[in-house]
Amino acid sequence: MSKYFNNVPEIKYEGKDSKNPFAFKYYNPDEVVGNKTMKEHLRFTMSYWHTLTGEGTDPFGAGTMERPWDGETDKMELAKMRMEAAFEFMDKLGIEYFAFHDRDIAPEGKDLAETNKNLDEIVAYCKELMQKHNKKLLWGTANMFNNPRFVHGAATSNNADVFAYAAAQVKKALEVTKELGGENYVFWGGREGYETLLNTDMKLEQDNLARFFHMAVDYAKKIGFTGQFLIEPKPKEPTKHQYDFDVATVLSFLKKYDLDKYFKVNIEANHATLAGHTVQHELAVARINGVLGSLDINQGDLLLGWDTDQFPTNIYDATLTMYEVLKNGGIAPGGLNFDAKVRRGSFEVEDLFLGYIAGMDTFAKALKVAHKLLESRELEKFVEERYSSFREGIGKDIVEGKVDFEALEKYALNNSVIKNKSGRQELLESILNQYILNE
Ligand code: XUL
Ligand code: CO
Repeated sequence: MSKYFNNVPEIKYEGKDSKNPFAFKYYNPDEVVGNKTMKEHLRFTMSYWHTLTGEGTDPFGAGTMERPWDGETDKMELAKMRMEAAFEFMDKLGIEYFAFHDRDIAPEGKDLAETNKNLDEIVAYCKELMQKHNKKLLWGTANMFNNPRFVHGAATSNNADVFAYAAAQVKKALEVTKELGGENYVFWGGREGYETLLNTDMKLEQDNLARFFHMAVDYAKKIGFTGQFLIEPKPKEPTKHQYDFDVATVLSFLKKYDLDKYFKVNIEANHATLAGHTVQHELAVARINGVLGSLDINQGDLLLGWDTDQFPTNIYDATLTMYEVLKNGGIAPGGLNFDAKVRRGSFEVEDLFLGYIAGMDTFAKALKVAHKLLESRELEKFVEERYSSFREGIGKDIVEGKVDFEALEKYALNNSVIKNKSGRQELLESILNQYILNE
């Protein structure tokens, strides 16, 4: 029954020739691609913050969004209305998973005790609705960046009282995530970074961050939370220099502090580009190191240098994303979370649905293209051939550890003519295009 989104029908698959804006053109949840249905491959997730609480503010102007709960002034009533709307929204789009920050779903009270009480009340309601609507929690997290107490960071604040508050907040968020059966728990270092080294003890801040993560691991063990811990890298915003800069930085941090067996990464496309990487680079670094945990799907804007969190419609990037996911053997227990928001000018509720439809269709198509490309092994075969010199002769000896500098010098002295082969980048790009255009 529709209570919040009366003007929007249930979104069904109508195929690629449909002209109905409120229908999927490519996302057909039960269609089998390889060994799984599209729904199982993609594990689409609704982000609570952008979908239910985003107001469309920007640094120059007030919120613009028109929502069915506008005008409700009682904060707990408002939280309940949004929670009901969230489940109606997921039902209409056929989305099974959602993700939230603690403060998205329930308002802060006058102190931590009242805040926790508010959260408990909403979590109980959320649990009831999850059962009724058959929905699952992909991940929970704690918002430790919005409130002014986190002005200098949370686990990396210079103020020990803030560190303690953040610990209490994550303790509660872990309990709540466990209560709702969350399959993962995310740490995005909201304000864990610095503005200037003139006032910053970077070593103490990073040591403290590691202490904080160890405490989280210990507490999860204590309460029996078995979900996957994820760190979400981002190079900047809100701080000038975020500690979890990119996947490689996170990996070396985890190794240094003996945390690597407990954490994987949640990769966000727009964060990758802010770090000067393609999203495919970040996914590949994670995959080859066995830490590809989950994805925040969205895209930035080529001409704007900040985290615009747009709905992903770039089929090229989406295809390469799904290519990495398939090479990883899938993304579960992670998923594809729409950390994406409608533009400030797209302020009607219909736009929320249209944004998700565009993103879900993009990734459905990308999945099919990536699957065909991988099945064909066209790229794989090229790469294998490109490195064939390491499967025989001197290359094989190098890989097997049979030669040292002296032996290699002897080899090089006797090998006066070195011949390289073309990398054929343009050919490979046109093969990729062919798969995208023909699928
Ligand atoms: C911020 C961002 C967050 C995290 C969760 O850039 O991506 O919403 O995904 O805290
Ligand atoms: Co994100």
